[in-house]
Amino acid sequence: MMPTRCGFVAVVGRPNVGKSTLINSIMGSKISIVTHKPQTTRHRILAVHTSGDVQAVFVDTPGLHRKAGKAMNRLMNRTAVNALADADVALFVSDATHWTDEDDDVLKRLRSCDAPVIAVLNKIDLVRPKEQLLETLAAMAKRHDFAEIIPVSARKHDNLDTLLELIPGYLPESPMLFPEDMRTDRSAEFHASEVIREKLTKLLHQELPYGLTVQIERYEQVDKRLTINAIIWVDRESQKGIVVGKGGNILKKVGQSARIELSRQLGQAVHLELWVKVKENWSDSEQDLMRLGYESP
Ligand SMILES: Nc1nc2c(ncn2[C@@H]2O[C@H](COP(=O)(O)OP(=O)(O)OP(=O)(O)O)[C@@H](O)[C@H]2O)c(=O)[nH]1
Ligand SMILES: [Mg+2]
Repeated sequence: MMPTRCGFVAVVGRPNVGKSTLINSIMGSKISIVTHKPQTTRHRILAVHTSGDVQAVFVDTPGLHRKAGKAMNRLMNRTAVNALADADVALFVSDATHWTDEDDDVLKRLRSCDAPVIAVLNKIDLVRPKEQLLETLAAMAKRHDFAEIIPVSARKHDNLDTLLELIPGYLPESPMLFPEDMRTDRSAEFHASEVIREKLTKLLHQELPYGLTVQIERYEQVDKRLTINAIIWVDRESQKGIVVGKGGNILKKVGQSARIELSRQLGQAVHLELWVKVKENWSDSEQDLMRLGYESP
């Protein structure tokens, strides 16, 4: 019998380059939330991809970023860096349309990483003219001694098979660490809180999404319905009214789209109730962060 292979594939990069989209696209389902705004992912989230004798454990991480003034931002950066320590191979994701100083910062971190690094040039569907991609690939090769450089479009599922075929070669012979039918280490409750946060992030403007977090208070099967009660914690009293919206319209929209998505994913009716509460400056308090489910890496 062939020995099995299993290992950790850390997916790192600056915010908004498409790390979570890449993982969802590879998995064929939504494991991690995605928005058009940077700093969407706040946690280390495992996506377990088992195929034949190979189990690749993808590790979604928060985007490494510069303006890390608050305790939560520091925790996010720490979470991403720590994922590299356990990695058998790292996927360094960048945006093929442009390179930034934050990409340089991530690359510096990768220089002290022992694992081989595969550069994933994402969003190639946006590159114009197409020939530009050749230059971008050449520039990338000069930046670091990458094990491979793979251009992809996570959104269009372009060239992901090439990437997926390479990965087993970087994983050690090992028994599988997770059951074959397991898809993620995160609970259904956690996923529900994330889906609600995704809808809030998409609907609210500017800095507001950064000051809120979602806590599930009740997650319970009642008759044929799943009942979910969640608290949206905001940083300041002044944010409360904005999140609720005029006549509750924002909260209503968020609740509706989260409920539709969750009931589709779970294949059952969902009853969702949302409350907005204030916890002054929670995102800069280590204690509040811990209480609200932001575990230290
Ligand atoms: N056109 C295009 N857009 C993409 C592609 N991949 C991701 N995006 C978009 O880029 C934005 C950010 O995607 P995410 O997957 O949330 O990025 P991320 O790197 O996980 O971001 P953080 O969690 O904030 O670090 C979203 O609007 C995605 O739809 C791609 O291949 N092509
Ligand atoms: Mg993400």
